[in-house]
Amino acid sequence: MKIMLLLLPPWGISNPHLGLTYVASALKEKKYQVEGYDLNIEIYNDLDNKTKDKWNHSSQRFWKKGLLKNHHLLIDKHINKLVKINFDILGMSGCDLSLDVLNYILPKLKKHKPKIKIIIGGGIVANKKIIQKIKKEYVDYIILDEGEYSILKVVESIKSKKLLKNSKTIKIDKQNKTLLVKSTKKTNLTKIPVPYFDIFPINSYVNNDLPISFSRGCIMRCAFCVDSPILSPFRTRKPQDVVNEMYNNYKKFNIRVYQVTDLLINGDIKFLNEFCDIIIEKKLHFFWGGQAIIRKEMALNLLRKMRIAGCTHLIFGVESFSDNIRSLMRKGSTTTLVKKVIKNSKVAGIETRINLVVGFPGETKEDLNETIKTIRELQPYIDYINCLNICNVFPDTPLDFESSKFRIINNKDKIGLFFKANTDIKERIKRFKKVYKVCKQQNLEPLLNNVEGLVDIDKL
Ligand code: B12
Ligand code: SF4
Repeated sequence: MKIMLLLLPPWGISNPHLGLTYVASALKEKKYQVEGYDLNIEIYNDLDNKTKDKWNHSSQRFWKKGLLKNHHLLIDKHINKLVKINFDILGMSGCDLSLDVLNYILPKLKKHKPKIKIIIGGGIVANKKIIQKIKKEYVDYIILDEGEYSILKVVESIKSKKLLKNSKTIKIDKQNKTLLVKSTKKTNLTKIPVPYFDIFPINSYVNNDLPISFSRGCIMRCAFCVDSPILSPFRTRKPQDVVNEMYNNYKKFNIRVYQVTDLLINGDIKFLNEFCDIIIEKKLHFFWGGQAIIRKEMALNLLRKMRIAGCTHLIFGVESFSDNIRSLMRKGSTTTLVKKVIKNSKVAGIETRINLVVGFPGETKEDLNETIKTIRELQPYIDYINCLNICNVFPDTPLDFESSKFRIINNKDKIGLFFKANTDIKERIKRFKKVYKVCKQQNLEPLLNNVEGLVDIDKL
């Protein structure tokens, strides 16, 4: 039984997709033959420099409409290449922006290879509305959550030709003939094999680094967050396993730099301490960084230790410098502590990046001014503003199911950017522009934002 794992565009181009390499390692451990096709990086590497630049700047509009419209010939070229490869099962991953490409290639794949079984997993199937839009007449299975356990169950069922049934660990739903598979068994991170990067062309990516995971889930439940409940419960790997993975990848691929893809790298301080201790004691030279929360344990001595162990940068989800808003957001820390941790990180020699959100329900002009004042005050200690967003209400978050608590008006625009609370979108755009201009004046122009089509950034 041969399984092909394909990554749909658009996705990051820095390094290989971690989720698929975990799925690959689960299959490989059970001795299945597994191969990969990174359609995303293949297409990216075929583009001219101008289009590559667009890709790098995360233009949602380009991805949503332009990718298929302008580059379907390139997609065809790769699909023709793919169908010449021999495999029995095709597993695909992507994000919601991949929907059009997925629907475009599905009929072509089934036309050329009518016998293959098609499985879809990852972010693209995290949203019920997107699942509805997938051309399911071509899809055999949709795996709704972590893939390590479910993929084995599905492949076993295909191999044995025994219908996959509901069990203690697998829950099945049906949409037409497509089986929606959800496992009740959360992946045990201390038992699974390390990601199998060999399925992807490591040298084709833009950065000479690899993604790595210390943990899954998050210890917080911020009011706007979609990811924390989905990836719950919070689990960590063994520190020694992570160091071994880094070391083995270094030996195999000569790579020393790691992007930690976790929702937070400091959810378990004991893990962090032990991980750093091993690296320091063994005198290993690796470089790593990722997202972190503000917590009192992030004291100067731990930050210094992290720096010595190779931590190069931390991305803090600050969102707001107003205590009132941070408390409404359920961030679990005060602005005083935020300032302290950011300053200490910088003093320890770690590059600091922050994310900000404007227009959270309940945000007053005073709250906004608090944020603006603190951006100016902390300027010497902030290296980048990674992301400045207007508050977006995602389904199934506290902002959605407790909307009346947040005084969000319950109408058809309740979800998304256009909700009405104490501010409307017009006011939020005004506030966004104000903060953006201050960031720019402070030499901290945000790298990412979510206002495409709403604000002309070049004019700010
Ligand atoms: C790290 C990360 C990135 C990194 C990727 C690093 C890498 N090399 O893999 C980067 C920075 C590149 C990235 C980019 C984007 N990301 Co991102 N990212 C994440 C994040 C925080 C963690 C993903 C991760 O590595 N998890 C750990 C691995 C092990 O888990 P996994 O990928 O989910 O895979 C598991 C399962 O999903 C499943 N699975 C996945 N694929 C498949 C396929 C099959 C066949 C099977 C059976 C199972 C399966 O099994 C895997 C193992 O258990 C998630 C947040 C989250 N909720 O997960 C968002 C997330 C995946 N990203 C998202 C988005 C939207 C994007 C962007 C499109 C954002 C943007 N607008 O710019 C871009 C993509 C384009 C670009 N500019 O690069 C969304 C996807 C939403 C959706 N519904 O599609 C998420 C969920 C965040 C969010 N809530 O909005 N991202
Ligand atoms: S800390 Fe980040 S990942 Fe955790 S709940 Fe808050 S926003 Fe979500």
